[in-house]
Amino acid sequence: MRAPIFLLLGVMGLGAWTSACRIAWGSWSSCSRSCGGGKKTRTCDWGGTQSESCNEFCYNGNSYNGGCRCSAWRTGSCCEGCRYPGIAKCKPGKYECGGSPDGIRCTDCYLPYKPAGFNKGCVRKPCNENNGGCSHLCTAERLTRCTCRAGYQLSSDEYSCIDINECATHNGQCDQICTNSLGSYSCSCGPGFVLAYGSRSCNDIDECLTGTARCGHQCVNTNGSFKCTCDSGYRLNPDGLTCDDIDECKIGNGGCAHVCENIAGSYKCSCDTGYALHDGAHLCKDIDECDSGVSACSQICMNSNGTYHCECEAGFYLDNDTVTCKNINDCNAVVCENGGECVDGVEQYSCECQPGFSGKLCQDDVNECEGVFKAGCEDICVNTFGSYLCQCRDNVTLKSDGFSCSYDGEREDVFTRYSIGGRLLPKGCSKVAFRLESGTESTFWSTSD
Ligand SMILES: [Ca+2]
Ligand SMILES: [Ca+2]
Ligand SMILES: [Ca+2]
Ligand SMILES: [Ca+2]
Repeated sequence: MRAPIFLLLGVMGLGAWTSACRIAWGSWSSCSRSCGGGKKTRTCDWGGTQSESCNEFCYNGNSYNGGCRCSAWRTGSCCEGCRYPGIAKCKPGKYECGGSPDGIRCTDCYLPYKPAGFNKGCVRKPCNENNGGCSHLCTAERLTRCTCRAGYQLSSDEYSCIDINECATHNGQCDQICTNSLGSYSCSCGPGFVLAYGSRSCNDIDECLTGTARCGHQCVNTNGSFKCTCDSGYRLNPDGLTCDDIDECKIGNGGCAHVCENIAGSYKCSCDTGYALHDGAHLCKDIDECDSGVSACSQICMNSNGTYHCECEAGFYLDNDTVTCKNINDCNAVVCENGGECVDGVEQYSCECQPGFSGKLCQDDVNECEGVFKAGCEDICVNTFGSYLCQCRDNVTLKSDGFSCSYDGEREDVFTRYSIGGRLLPKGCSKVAFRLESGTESTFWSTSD
């Protein structure tokens, strides 16, 4: 439309201005725009002006229609610039326009892609080219794609491989400690455990068996550890291993009533002198020295707490040895008369009188002449103080035996027969017992004479 009008006007103008321009037209000015449609002018010598369109074209094959209509990748008033309309997998700014016909291409694609040329965007690298851009493995079956070695998974970038954190899922099936590593992971166990066959579960270490535990006394294995215990009478030290004896005596004297003696692993009670342990070996009970036979008391033993003492029966006194009772000499204040001898008894005494005397103190004369035997005198018996004597009534001379008289027809009297002195005749006895001294024994004889 515009061109015919322009042409018509030009012809008309030319004709009109030709007639009006008396001398000549000046030369055309340069075009106001180098592309995309400009104006050029020229002036007549008398001042008239004439203008025309010029440079009505666009670059890079784009058409001009009253202005430049640029392709998608071209920009600028003349489509001279390159514009990025977006190419998949293309790095920012890495593109250029050109080619024939004009197009746009990416000059640097993201892995695993490569530039495919003008108007073709980015395409996957083949596996035989730089491993297809894959970090690990490239497979080319129906489609080229990257895969990863075990323990890795493909990143969202489609080529790089990132480690799988196996520990994030069920702790990697580890019993205790899961440690992730590049391409793998491992299980481990805490102190006191050892990794079992299969490398996942943890087994307790029996420190008592392996000798790791250095218990002073007993070792008790526990899950994941061990503990030491001590024999009775010992306590575990703060080190948890060694045992020290408990000094039981430090607390309440060990419960001992009297003396507590600490010994290794135990203690023992003992008692003060005169006491003995009883009932669980803690209490002290008085020793009954009298009952147990410890005492040497000759007579009476008196027990008391912790001790004892001896006493004596009436008539005895305790000797300086504190055990022996001695007879009190009842003869001390006694004087037996007439040559008698005091014989000490228990709480009593007796006087052993000389022949012819009697009475408690031998103070009395014995009347030997009493009784039928008249002291053995054949005829007359004369009592004297302390003795007696025989006489004969007709004053016949007493025989030399002191008893018989010189009658005719001498007879044997009982005293001569038994060869004893006949001075101790009891009164009124028809049968008489004689005590005969024969050594230390006494023998009793009787006679019916
Ligand atoms: Ca891993
Ligand atoms: Ca253990
Ligand atoms: Ca002890
Ligand atoms: Ca006692």
